[in-house]
Amino acid sequence: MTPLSTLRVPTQPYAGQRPGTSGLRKKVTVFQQPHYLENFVQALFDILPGQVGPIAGQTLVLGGDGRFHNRVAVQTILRMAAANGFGRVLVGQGGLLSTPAASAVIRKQGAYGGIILSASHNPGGPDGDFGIKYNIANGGPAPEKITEAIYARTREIEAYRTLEGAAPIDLQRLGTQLLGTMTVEVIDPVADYAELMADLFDFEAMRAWFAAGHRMRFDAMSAIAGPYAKAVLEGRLGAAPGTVVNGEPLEDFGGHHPDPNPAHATALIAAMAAPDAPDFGAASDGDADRNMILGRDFVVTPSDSLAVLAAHATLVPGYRDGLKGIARSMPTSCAADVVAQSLGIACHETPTGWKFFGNLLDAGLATLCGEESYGTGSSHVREKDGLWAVLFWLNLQAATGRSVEALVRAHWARFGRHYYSRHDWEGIPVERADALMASLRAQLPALAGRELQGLRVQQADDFAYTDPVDGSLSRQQGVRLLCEAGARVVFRLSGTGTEGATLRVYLERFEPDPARHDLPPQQVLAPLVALAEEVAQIRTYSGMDAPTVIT
Ligand code: G16
Repeated sequence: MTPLSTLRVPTQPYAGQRPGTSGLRKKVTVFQQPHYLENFVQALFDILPGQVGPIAGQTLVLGGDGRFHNRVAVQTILRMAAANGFGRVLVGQGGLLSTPAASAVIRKQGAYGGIILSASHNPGGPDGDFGIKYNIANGGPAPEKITEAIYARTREIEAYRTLEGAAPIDLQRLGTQLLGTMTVEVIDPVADYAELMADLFDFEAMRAWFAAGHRMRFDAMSAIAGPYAKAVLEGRLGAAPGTVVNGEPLEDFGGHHPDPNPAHATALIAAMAAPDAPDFGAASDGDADRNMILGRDFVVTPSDSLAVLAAHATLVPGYRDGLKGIARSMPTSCAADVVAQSLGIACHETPTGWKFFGNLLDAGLATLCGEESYGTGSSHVREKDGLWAVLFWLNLQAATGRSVEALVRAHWARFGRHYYSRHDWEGIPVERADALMASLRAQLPALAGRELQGLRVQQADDFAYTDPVDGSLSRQQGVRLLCEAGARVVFRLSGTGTEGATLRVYLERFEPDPARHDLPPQQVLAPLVALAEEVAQIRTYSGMDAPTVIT
């Protein structure tokens, strides 16, 4: 075996990717180019000693969501980890680990860090997307100073280390194998995670809920949540076999878009609207960090979900002592803020992206976190966690005896309803999307105080965030038009797409009057949609007539 390879790296992994993304996400075909993945991985291993500390002899966690190219990438990374001096790699059986489970394993095993292979909710398969990201010892995505250092290093790197000719590791065989002098431990991908869930939730009450005849449908969308949901829901909680549907992880997610939202989880929404619908419906995404919650013929918005969980947290054993604070991404509705206020705790407003929650959780400033993009989580790991959110809702139903719909309606009656929707305009040519945002930013000084579409704009700005823990400043995180009576429109460009640019328009309107809690959200939000169009000229810039996805 040759421990050092000095092959030149011909590609620039981050080329074309918007800054701020916590990892590298590209088409599979891009990742299949010679030395492309190696460039990123060696850049990572090169900068870690300076950013974090020596890697010699350290333990790394490795696994992915099982999408096409996962196994090939796992073997490549194992050889490189060995050649770069890691002492041990814990890899999920079959190369699998959901994103929240990887975070749980990193924390529980006290690992140096971990590499997660996933393009999250993006489609998979030979023509789909692939991704890689690095998580630090707290179990959370690497902060920007690390991702920026990786990026800088990928541009100058000329060689990488690998164990050339090493035989592949048998990823199915649990237990220890040697790669050079490095130990590879193939671990059960579910065990540590399932134990953590049992510590947090009242499994006995949830078992009783199922035993009383309640039914549930969990759509794993042919992605990595399947094995976790089966082990916990059907295995430990006694849910009927078949509760978990699409539970086998497939390399191409069965050709579907594994994103749990009203646009892509249509089969689940239909099943929950059928006459024989079960009591509780849920779905999660490609790497199992997102969640969607449904009652019978009733879809819960992620912003409401965070608020309901926060309001009832003390009913769950893991949160019985109360919350230290709540954190939500800026475009997420203000429903959680109202709960935080009533609890007398802080609600932190961060830029979009889970990585911004890490410092707040580490510093004990927040316990629950959430994003409007179907991400919810807590201090138990440092990623959002799909199955955790589902179990939280299950625990609440078991503890209160109330249905999902009853819980949400009671919440609105007490705190008011935050009507909410997100309109995505996908595949806009990048220059045009940039021009749209530039035009919006240029208009900001003139917008405050104006009345548009019958709504007075009270504040117009470009969201900036100063991290309360490390003082770092993140600018240009979304253009906000804050209107009277808790109405607002937010514009930002996605950082995670792999084709063209995606404009996200977030719409929110507060309604305190319970007599007005049953209106169609798009109707309530129509004036804000018109306001957004008037100010941003989306149709003109995008050349499209309507958003491609509405959630
Ligand atoms: C989208 C969502 C964000 C989320 C991010 C990463 O980002 O809007 O809220 O944090 O995906 O999600 P995941 O970890 O599931 O890939 P963007 O920049 O496309 O809006």
